[in-house]
Amino acid sequence: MIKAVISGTGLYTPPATIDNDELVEAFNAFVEIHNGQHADEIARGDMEALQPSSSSFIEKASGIKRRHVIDKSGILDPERMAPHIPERGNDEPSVQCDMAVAACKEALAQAGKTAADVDAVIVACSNMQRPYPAISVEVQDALGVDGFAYDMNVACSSATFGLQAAVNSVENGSARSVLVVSPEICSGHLNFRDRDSHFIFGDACTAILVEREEDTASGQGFEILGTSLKTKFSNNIRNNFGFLNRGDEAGIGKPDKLFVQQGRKVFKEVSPLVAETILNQLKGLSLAADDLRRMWLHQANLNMNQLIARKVLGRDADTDEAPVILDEYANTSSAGSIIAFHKHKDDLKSGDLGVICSFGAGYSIGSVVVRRR
Ligand code: CO8
Repeated sequence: MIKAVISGTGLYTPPATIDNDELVEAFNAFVEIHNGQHADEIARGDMEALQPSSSSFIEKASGIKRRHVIDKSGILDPERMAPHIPERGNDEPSVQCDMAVAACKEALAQAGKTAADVDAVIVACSNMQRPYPAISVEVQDALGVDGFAYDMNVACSSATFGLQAAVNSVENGSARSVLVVSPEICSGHLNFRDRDSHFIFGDACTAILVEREEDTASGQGFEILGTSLKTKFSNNIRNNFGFLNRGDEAGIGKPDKLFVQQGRKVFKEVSPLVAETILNQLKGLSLAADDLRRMWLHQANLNMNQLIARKVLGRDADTDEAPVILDEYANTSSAGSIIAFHKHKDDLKSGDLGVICSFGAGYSIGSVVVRRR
């Protein structure tokens, strides 16, 4: 029987960063402009004045201190509040393709492989910058992979669901190795004028190389002991941007064409579901929570991760057991748990067990138990 292993990972981090103070300053400047422009309606009681944001709230409620973004100036311009990412010609690589290639190259180098060793590319992320041709086929071409490629989206769980698809392809023999790449440009679909969510997301791209065990050196990478996927429909995280928007002019400009969520409900409903999914998965693998050396959790909210770790372990987890990258990256959707894995996996010893677990819109949960070879 063919066994799949994770032999390499890669990360592309946009160089520009925005810290909470910078973001809040721009938001509050926008609020002043907005409230000034609507002073009469506000005075008449026909409109509510927008309230200022605060850095201390952001850090306390989420654990986020800063985020990396593709473009800083557009987001911080109170007259614009959106990244400035110029459209590229069809003969140029797309932005997501550039990010993906950078992350894939690092994953290949880490595994000691080249594009010639790869048969498939899955681009798995929350938003594709165009419907077609598939971004993955462009990435395949840019890397020089002879094989097949497809795009897939399960929001924050795209990378872990993509990982299962890659494992399936390798283990059923349809590919020798598969790159799963997640170019997340969350700043492109975040409403920077919304106080409740303007601080939540950042941009990054991760890549994972999944190969046949027999094609890797002994002791290299991570065995995949099992994947567990779960979905349960919810409207609490939603984005109605789509190709049918032009079919109804009344919808244009509504805030639901960007990310919207009921953050409290998400927190309350998803945390127990995630802990239950991990515990059931461990039970199915005849493992106990205490067997876990590390949990690479989805990086949306620090308090949420602490609660999940406590539910799984029955005690508080330290940052060595459940590493945090959201302070530096914010929520990068499906890239988050993979960034945590990429940055915090090399110190594990042979035989050490860990779980990569993503959760988010859908709801969707993807949990992958791995063992250091
Ligand atoms: N500054 C100051 N005060 C604020 C701010 C702000 N920026 N925002 C809200 N407040 C105020 C509120 O008005 C409220 O005031 P009051 O008590 O007077 O009503 C108070 O602070 C508390 O507000 P909340 O109840 O909203 O605050 P929470 O403590 O719940 O924290 C969080 C908000 C941080 C959003 C939290 O609920 C959270 O993180 N929940 C989990 C969310 C989560 O994990 N979501 C995952 C979604 S991501 C995903 O699945 C991917 C989707 C696809 C990618 C999309 C990319 C764009």
